[in-house]
Amino acid sequence: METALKQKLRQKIEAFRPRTQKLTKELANLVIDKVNIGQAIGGARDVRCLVTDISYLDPLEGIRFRGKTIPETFAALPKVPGKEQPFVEGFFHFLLTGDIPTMRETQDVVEDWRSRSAVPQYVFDVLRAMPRDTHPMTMFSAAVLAMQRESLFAKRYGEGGLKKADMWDPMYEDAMNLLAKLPPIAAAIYRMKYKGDTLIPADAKLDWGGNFAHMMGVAAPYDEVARMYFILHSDHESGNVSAHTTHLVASALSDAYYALSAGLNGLAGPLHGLANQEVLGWIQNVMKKLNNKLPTKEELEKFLWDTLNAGQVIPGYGHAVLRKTDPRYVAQNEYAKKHLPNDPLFQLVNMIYEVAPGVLTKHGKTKNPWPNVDAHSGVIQWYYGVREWDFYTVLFGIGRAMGVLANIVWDRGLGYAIERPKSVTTEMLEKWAQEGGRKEALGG
Ligand code: HAX
Repeated sequence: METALKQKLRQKIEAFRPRTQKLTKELANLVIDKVNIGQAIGGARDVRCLVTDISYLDPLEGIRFRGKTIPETFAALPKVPGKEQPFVEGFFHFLLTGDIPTMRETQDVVEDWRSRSAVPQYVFDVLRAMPRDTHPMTMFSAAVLAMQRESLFAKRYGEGGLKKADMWDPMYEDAMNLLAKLPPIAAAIYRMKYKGDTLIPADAKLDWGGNFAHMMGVAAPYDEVARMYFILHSDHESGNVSAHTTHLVASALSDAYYALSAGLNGLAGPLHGLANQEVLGWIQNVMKKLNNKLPTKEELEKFLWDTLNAGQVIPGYGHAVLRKTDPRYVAQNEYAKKHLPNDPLFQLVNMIYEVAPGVLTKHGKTKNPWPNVDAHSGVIQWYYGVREWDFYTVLFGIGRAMGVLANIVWDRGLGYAIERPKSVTTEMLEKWAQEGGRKEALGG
């Protein structure tokens, strides 16, 4: 029997299709952007060529999930009984459908994910076969990829007869199966790598976030941190490396396992998700050089300049789209103010916030001197005892999986095409530059 969530999604997809069909059939030639040489060479920055309705990133306001700001989202979602944070399961219902779920609808997802959460033994065997100094992101991505044989999408496609209009269905099943398994896999990687391979079995009474904290072996209120963290890191519209990669790979009708594993590989880069690990490393380095004392503002300013003068970036600062402090940073800062106000690393993070934007502005390169999500996240993990900072991007990856998987389900629902932008040669660019711009591109 189809779950209520799947039925709702089916209705939503069917109701939405005419809008996409009208745009692609009748209005396809309407120009919504132009591309210049800087954008072609410079990472397609700001080029409007992706469509998603799951989240939107305004440069000054930050992310909105399905039209809601972060505080509005947290306020609206059903809370875990006795806790301050919402159910992550309810948030996923919201991302996928655009509707804030009732408690009943939320519980349905809790039970659905629980029923899908058993991880095949061969995944642990694959992970155990890897050298113990393998980066946890490599292990996480490999575990997801290893499970590709479970893909219902690949199976149905391979059997033949899977119609384009039905493709979202097995994609949804794969997404749900994957999401249910990510927390036990991530916690197993953590326990294998850093806790002598002592895995903690799931507790069937707990929700997704609570169970993750339990399987990590970290006491409350880490469950609350997990819930908050997964929601905050879930989605950041479609152009970021992890979201775009997942979408791109899935556009070839590769299944969710292939696509998510690829997206995680992008998240593992230091300019993207790995920045949260880099931030902690940078902060620890500052503290170490000062024998674990907090720096003065002058000392901190010097550390920041030393980093920039060595040709490195200040991790956790700057953004490709945002032009103000990331509201995901603000949400974590508010949590920390309430729960760990006297923590020295938290104080240092606040001090960096006072000094770094001025230094970066003086340095004059970055378009955005303000902090992004990664400037804060590691410090909260550290406080609760998760101090193995090379694990932090895995936490990001669990959250990000919700956004990218919701997106590829909708991609198939709306029949988005295989992605294939056009490339040109440097010689062409030089020639067009000499001609004063490409005539065709300018409509000449
Ligand atoms: N420190 C030093 N220099 C920086 C900088 C920073 N934090 N942020 C940007 N710059 C530099 C860029 O390296 C670039 O220099 P070059 O011209 O020499 O190449 C210049 O400023 C212009 O860059 P930009 O247009 O402002 O930024 P981009 O869109 O090119 O890059 C990045 C955006 C997030 C990659 C960039 O700001 C950065 O490297 N930040 C540090 C790493 C980081 O925090 N990454 C996480 C971002 C959020 C995220 O995706 N999380 O997963």
